[in-house]
Amino acid sequence: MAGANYPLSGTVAAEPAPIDLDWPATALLIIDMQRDFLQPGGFGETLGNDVSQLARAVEPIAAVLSVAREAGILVVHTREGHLPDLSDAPPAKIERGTPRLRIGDPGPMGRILIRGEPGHDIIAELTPIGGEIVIDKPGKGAFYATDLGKVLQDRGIANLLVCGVTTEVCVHTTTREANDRGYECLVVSDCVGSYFPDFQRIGLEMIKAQGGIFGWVADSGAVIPALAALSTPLSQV
Ligand code: C5J
Repeated sequence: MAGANYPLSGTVAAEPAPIDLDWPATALLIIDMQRDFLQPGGFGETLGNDVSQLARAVEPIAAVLSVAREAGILVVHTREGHLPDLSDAPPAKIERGTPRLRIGDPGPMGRILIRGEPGHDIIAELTPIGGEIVIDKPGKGAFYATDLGKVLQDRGIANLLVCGVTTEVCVHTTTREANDRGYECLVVSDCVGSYFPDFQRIGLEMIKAQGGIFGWVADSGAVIPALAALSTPLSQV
């Protein structure tokens, strides 16, 4: 890479301020775009949510993912879910609330939020391809009880483009965890989704408030051209 005449960094018009990203040190992190959260009959719906609210994030994520693949930056997908014997699911998580079906119960897409079940799969539009990393996580944060930190450290990643669901739960928790670990996080506003429009709006406000207390926010219309300017894939640089 040394001495290459390629633009290995780009500036994204973000809030609260533009951010310079060094592409070899940047990963796209796509959080929990699973059938269990986005489709009827899964964990999200059984909690009483209108899962159609998340659909609007799919197309923008697919567009960012496509450009990220062309650019050759690291792509990491996460999936929230538990072992079939529920040994990694705290009783407090299983027993909370009054869902129609609880974690581990049989549902129309298999057992709710259990690894290996159809509902645990990433939706077809965003299926990981070879070379992309999939992190299975038992919690809301992607760093908790996973090797995500090591994966990123081993690859020299310092910046994260964060997409996925839900804005105020797993996206927020992971962005906060990443921020505390020293990562610069850019949350892509139209590539994250919430069941609650107010939480979507306020969740994004919270990230970029106070000078960017957890990170930056920009939409895919700002991220894509910056990433696409990396016209030579990193693998060929
Ligand atoms: C939730 C998530 N909402 N991926 N998980 O339970 O945000």
